[in-house]
Amino acid sequence: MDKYYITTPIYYPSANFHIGHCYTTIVADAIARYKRSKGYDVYFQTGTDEHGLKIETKAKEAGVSPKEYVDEVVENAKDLWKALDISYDYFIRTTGENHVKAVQKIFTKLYEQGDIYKGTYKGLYCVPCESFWTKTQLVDGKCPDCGREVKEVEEEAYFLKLSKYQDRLVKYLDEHPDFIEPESRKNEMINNFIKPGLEDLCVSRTSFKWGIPVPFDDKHVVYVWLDALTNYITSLGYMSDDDSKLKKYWPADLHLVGKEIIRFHTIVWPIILMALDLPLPKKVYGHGWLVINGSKISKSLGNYRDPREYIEYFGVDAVRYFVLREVPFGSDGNFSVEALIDRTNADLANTLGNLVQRTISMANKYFDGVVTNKEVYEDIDASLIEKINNLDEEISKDIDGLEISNALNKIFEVLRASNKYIDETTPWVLAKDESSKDRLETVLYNLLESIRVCAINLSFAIPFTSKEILRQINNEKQENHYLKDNKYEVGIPKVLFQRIDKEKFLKEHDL
Ligand code: ME8
Repeated sequence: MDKYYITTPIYYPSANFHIGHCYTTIVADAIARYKRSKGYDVYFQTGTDEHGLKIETKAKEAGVSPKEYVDEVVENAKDLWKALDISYDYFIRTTGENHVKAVQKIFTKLYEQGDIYKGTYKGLYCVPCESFWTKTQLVDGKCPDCGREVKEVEEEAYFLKLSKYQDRLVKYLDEHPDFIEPESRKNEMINNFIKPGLEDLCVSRTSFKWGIPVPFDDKHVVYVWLDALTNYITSLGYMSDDDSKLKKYWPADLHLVGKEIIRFHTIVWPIILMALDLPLPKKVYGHGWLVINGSKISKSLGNYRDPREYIEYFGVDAVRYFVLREVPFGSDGNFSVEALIDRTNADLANTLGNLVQRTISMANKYFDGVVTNKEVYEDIDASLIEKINNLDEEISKDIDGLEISNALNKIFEVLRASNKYIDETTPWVLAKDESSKDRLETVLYNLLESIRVCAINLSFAIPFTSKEILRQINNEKQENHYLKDNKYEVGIPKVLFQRIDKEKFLKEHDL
């Protein structure tokens, strides 16, 4: 069985997660579900990146220990993933004992083989903020966070020799044109960061405590990005007694990340792996951001709501469908409750919900719910059946290219075609004429087959609804194409998505 290892970034539990974190996680979940449905042995990992100055500061402000602080956020995050039907196989926490031990061994190994060395860090330091800055990061020569004076400091620190691996990295990127996607981000990495020359990276800190101690020099803690990036292998048992999962799943097939952290994943991470003599992940995809009125939704801007509020009002699958369908993957996209309502109404309530409701109601009304194929075909049937039969292959191409929005659109094209098919075959007219009874049953049979196949194909994106549709049409056939000899005994239709009155909703809710 082929394996498929897919990861999300491990998010900072510095505050509760927002719809931006949900975005990456839902996309990863959809791909993981899709691959599982195609028979892959999938390992889908998410988690939290729990060390660093920011979390130490947040915990201090809250009057609790850093561990207590992150424990609470992590619990909240796991609850959110449950509410969003996220089917992760493993949740890694960087405060976990196995991870901490493995990071210490990695640091020591890199030091012993000369890829990490001790040097002097020269930089600009803001004392109250305990933060280092480069000249270009300063605002009017002052700390960009608090606006106070910064001072030049020198302190001893450990460095990772990025420069040593520069040529190997360039060669690798040349030989693996699909490693970084989308294409535009690859060019940005090569031209703006790699070609001008890589500087060695400072990988330890002495200015705060909340991190993994450098094992042979415990004044220092390991830089949070070195700690974080290695999560993708420590979770599989790298540097532990049992590395069977590493053997099975590494290299990762896809690291899904937001565009702002693609640099770490396509420069620092590959170099760490080269230094450890491990194969590189097959692909790093840097997607765009969800924005609100042009600004990135972010923890530091605080411009967001708890995603559970959207789930509560619109349902988990409306939220999942919206983020998967609305934004072409790779680009930025606007998130708004208005757009969420429009999408839910147009696609889920009108197109999908209506089709299921109308078809099941007619099956009940004209045939007491029992429908078989009477094979009284007419020309109009052929194009619908062809569309149903092409779906599997077309979607598979889209998903392999991470064009999830396109894949969903193709399913909805079949659903729209099915609604049109009802309007064109006019079952209510056929029902008036006893001699058209077999034709009427064939029409309803075709519709039920279309609904069944679409529901199967939708299961990666909106698993709850997909299951609910299959329950309502009461059919367990898994074949992902039109069957000639299926048999239906449908249940009672239940509204899948309530149409939302947008104006009224917005007036009544402060969302
Ligand atoms: O960067 N739109 O954690 P983080 C889309 N711990 N995606 C968004 C988003 C938005 N508005 N906001 C956040 C970190 N994301 C590190 C990662 S990995 C080894 C370490 C998503 O909590 C997106 O995937 O800041 C982004 O890359 C990630 O959350 C950043 O999460």
